[in-house]
Amino acid sequence: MNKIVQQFLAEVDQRNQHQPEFMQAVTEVAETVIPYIVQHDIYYGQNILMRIVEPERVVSFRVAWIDDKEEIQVNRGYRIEMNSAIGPYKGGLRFHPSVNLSILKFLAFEQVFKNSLTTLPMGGGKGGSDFDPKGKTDTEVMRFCQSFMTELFRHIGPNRDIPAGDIGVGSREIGYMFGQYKRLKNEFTGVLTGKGMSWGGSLIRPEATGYGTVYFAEEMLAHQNTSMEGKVVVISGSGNVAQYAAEKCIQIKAKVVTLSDSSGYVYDPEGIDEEKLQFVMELKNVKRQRISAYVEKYPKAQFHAKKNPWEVPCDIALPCATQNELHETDAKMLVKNGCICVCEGANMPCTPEAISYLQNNNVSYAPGKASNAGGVAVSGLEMAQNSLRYSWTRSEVDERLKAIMQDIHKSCLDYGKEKNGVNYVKGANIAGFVKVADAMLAQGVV
Ligand code: NDP
Ligand code: 2IT
Repeated sequence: MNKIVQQFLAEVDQRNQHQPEFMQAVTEVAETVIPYIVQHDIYYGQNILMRIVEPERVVSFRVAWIDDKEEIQVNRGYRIEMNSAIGPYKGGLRFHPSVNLSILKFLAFEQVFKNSLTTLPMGGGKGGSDFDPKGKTDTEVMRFCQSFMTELFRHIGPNRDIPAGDIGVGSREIGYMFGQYKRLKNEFTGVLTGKGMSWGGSLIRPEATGYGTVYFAEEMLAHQNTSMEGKVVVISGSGNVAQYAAEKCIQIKAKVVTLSDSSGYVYDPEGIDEEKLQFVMELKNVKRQRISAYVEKYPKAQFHAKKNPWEVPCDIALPCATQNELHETDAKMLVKNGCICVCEGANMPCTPEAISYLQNNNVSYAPGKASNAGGVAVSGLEMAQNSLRYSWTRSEVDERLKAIMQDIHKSCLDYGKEKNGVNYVKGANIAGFVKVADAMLAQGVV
């Protein structure tokens, strides 16, 4: 078996050189899905995984724009249209200086499995730019978004490819891009998700990824006959996902003690309550400042510069910032401190070595493609509401989100139950694969 996996990976590597993040994501899937393919005649011999790792289409384009000093800036834009077997391409846009083909291909690849797990009819895609919104004025961000959409618009559409937010792309950026798309096409359609409430957005979409991650963690804990109540939770990041993961934890009476950004983390031993979280939301979403300002307002908290929060003792860890932010040394620290559950809000935040260590030390571990699928799931619900030209209430959307997260957890159990516990990686990969592979087989060699 190992030999088949190695041969497969060598061939993919040959075709995708210098794409470490993409190979990392493919390796995890190959190791769990190839043994399943070999045991199932309908998939074996169809080269199905090789077809899934090859994007259907990759678009790369120049984004030129003029900054406030009237200087001409040039960025690179991308859209990876990975797989449309079960629906139109769907996935976020990331604006961050680190964005490159490898990172977007890993994200697009994971999105295919994630979207399949949601049970909604969405294929997988991802895009973005190496543009850094940090330190830019609103008008600079607007000019960039307009230039970006002036090229992207010809590749997307409400039945073709429906982008959304991700790192560096929130409601402000979605608004500017939607305005430009509408102007270019002269059509008001649900081409983007994460829209504002007065122009086609869905209630609960801003909260969905963070809430969904916590709903998934609740399922993991219930499976171990315990709950989130009273548990100490360490969260990384302080953006969209981290904020609403924290909010849901607070609502269900878990104690959140950290948040972070790329400059370091804050540790509040008394716990971050609703009022403190409101301060963080204002700080991050309106003032767009650094998390260190938290300790100026709440002096009993500590700021640890250039460190991540995994050294803080906790029961539950929710990595909600970025890929490869939790390493093996961090996993060892978490285990040593008694952590029982690591549930990913971000995409691929744990390194492969960290995952192995957690799994081998009886920590219940869920990969982002299962546990953070609530964001894209509610994007799917936003698309459904746009098609209906109708809006569901907050509680209707929240209930659907919760049901979807419970369903994903059940799929992970169906395909990932092992003698000594649940392998959520295996469960998510196989469950996500089966639906996409069946659709691809039915649609022929395309
Ligand atoms: P935001 O831009 O709102 O927040 C990102 C947060 O992560 C910020 O606190 C940011 O700090 C931190 N961060 C980003 N890059 C790094 C880095 N290289 N090192 C350390 N910290 C970093 O993004 P989101 O909250 O939307 O996304 C967070 C994660 O969740 C990503 O992995 C994303 O792919 C994933 N995700 C998002 C979904 C969504 O609906 N938004 C859905 C599913 C997954 P700083 O401000 O200093 O950069
Ligand atoms: O990684 C993700 O799932 C997202 N950034 C959300 C994608 C979406 O289309 O809502």
